[in-house]
Amino acid sequence: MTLQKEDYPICVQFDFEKGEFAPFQSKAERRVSDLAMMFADSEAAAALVKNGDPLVYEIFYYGFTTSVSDMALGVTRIQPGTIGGEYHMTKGHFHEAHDQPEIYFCVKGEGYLLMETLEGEFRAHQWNKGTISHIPPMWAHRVVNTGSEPLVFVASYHLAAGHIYEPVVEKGFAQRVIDEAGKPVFKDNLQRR
Ligand code: M6P
Ligand code: ZN
Repeated sequence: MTLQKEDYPICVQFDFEKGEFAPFQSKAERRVSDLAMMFADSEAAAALVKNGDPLVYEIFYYGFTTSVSDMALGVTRIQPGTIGGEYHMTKGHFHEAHDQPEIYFCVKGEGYLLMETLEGEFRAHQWNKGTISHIPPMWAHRVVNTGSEPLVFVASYHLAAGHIYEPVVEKGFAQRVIDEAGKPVFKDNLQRR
């Protein structure tokens, strides 16, 4: 096989202090206004949007695309905080392709990985620095930062996986993670239709 330019090995450098790597190909920011529909207390979210629309999390991406493969790297850094008592969390998504899993590796902070199937099977992994989770195909996944520091995790997946947000926007996850006197408590999601 004749190697193309993109078929040579490359590496990036992760900074454990900052919780980001360089170089990255693209970066996305999600603010309260991008996530308001995910939180139970829409008034608390609206008030925050008016008051500077704070950053909730950032994602740094690198697609290691070669002529025959599509491995991707994502690093997500979730700021600490709550919205109406509910801890900061990622939007959460299903993969479009039904045979695509993902690895999440918590490298900083503490929280939970929530996972749920379309049929309503629900699982949560408690995370601290060093936890590595395998998300099987067909499980939606969302990460919640319950700590007082940023939570950072590394994700590895194939670009062919694709992202689907609609079912999560529509129904949310079965459980919400709420701050009660500084401790995370799981509560049934009462907004479920
Ligand atoms: C990880 C990966 C990305 C994802 C990101 C944020 O880095 O799973 O594919 O985009 O987390 O999650 P979300 O897309 O749900 O906001
Ligand atoms: Zn995913």
